[in-house]
Amino acid sequence: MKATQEKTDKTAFITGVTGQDGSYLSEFLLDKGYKVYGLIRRSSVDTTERIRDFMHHPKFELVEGDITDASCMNRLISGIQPDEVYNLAAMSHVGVSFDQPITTCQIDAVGPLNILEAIRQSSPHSRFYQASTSELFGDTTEAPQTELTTMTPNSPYAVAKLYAHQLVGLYRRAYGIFACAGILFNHESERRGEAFVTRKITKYVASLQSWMDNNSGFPVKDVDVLPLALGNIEAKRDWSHALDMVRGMWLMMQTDEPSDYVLGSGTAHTVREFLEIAFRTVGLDYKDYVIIDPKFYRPVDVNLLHADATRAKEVLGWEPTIGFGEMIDRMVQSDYGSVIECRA
Ligand code: NAP
Ligand code: G4F
Repeated sequence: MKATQEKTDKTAFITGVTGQDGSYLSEFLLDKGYKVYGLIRRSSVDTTERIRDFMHHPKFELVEGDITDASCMNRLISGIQPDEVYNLAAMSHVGVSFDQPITTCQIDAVGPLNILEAIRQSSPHSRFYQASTSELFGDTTEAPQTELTTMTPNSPYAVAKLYAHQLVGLYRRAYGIFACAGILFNHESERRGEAFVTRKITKYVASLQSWMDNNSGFPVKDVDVLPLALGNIEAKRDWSHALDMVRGMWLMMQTDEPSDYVLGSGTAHTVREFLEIAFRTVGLDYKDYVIIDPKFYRPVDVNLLHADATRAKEVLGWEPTIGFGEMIDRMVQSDYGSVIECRA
């Protein structure tokens, strides 16, 4: 499918708009001429950091609500009558889901159900995108993973996401709703949340560069800087840049028939490899700074995620454009200047 350059007058409703993907998708759709309604949760602190550059765009409107509140979803979707609904809202941290399984279930499983019910009852013409995840594959021994690979979720997060993923197919079959799920492998960016392993590493590396900019020589762990404490660095992930992924989400919503697609780079790297490359960008060796802290281990982890995105390439014409090394460079460079207290 070819992306059209013409401006559209369509309307989109995006949940999770203050998150990494929601912010990029909003910009992508605004650029295409969409009117974008972005759902924001009430918060006692400002959560608009990622959307500041465009939140006053004439075609962007923030609406307050929470996807766990069915009546709120029904009121909003019924009132907006969006052409496209993108459900990106989630409790998205796999490790945290072991400590907060019920909250995770309410947001990641019941949340999408509330939205699908609102569409079914009040706006059945709306197309629906669900942010499914490669975590669904979990403990599978099959690799690389396609849309047909067995799903053996290995965390409360992934179990909740599997429920939502199955709902997408059900609402398609039972009610004829245009619903699709993007089974997205890990994607990162300059806007990635700081509790995910990639951003944790790039922020630390950037802080070492700041130290070197202000001092002579190299920082010494436990003397000049605190160590970087990580958990399982042997896990393999298939990392892409979030900008490529939001383009894929949109392409899925422009097809004639709704379906589910794997999106990923097709290359898997360990966290250790990510560390090696990130530290190399500032001329340092990660082994001099990293310690392993059992606190960051999960009760069970997912060892290998490796995408086979052939179907997305064939049907959608989707391919990633930003490679692993470029993504790491962009993240480290963007984190330069951010100050983290690393003096021991
Ligand atoms: P993210 O940065 O953690 O953003 C999550 C968003 O969800 C935030 O805007 C958050 O709002 C919002 N949210 C959480 N609970 C909510 C609720 N009850 N009601 C309304 N909004 C709520 O996540 P992301 O990396 O952009 O990921 C987007 C989606 O893709 C998520 O569903 C994630 O599970 C899925 N996914 C991500 C990846 C990845 O590698 N990034 C891969 C596969 C799938 P606050 O700002 O208020 O917290
Ligand atoms: O960066 P992570 O927390 O990402 P994870 O668990 O793969 O989940 C991300 O990708 C999923 C798609 O596959 C999304 F669905 C999900 O929402 C999220 O965006 O951890 C990556 C790996 C894991 O094996 C983890 O155990 O890094 C390991 N790790 C090692 N030390 C760490 C740390 N992870 C975190 N967050 N923090 C650490 O200190």
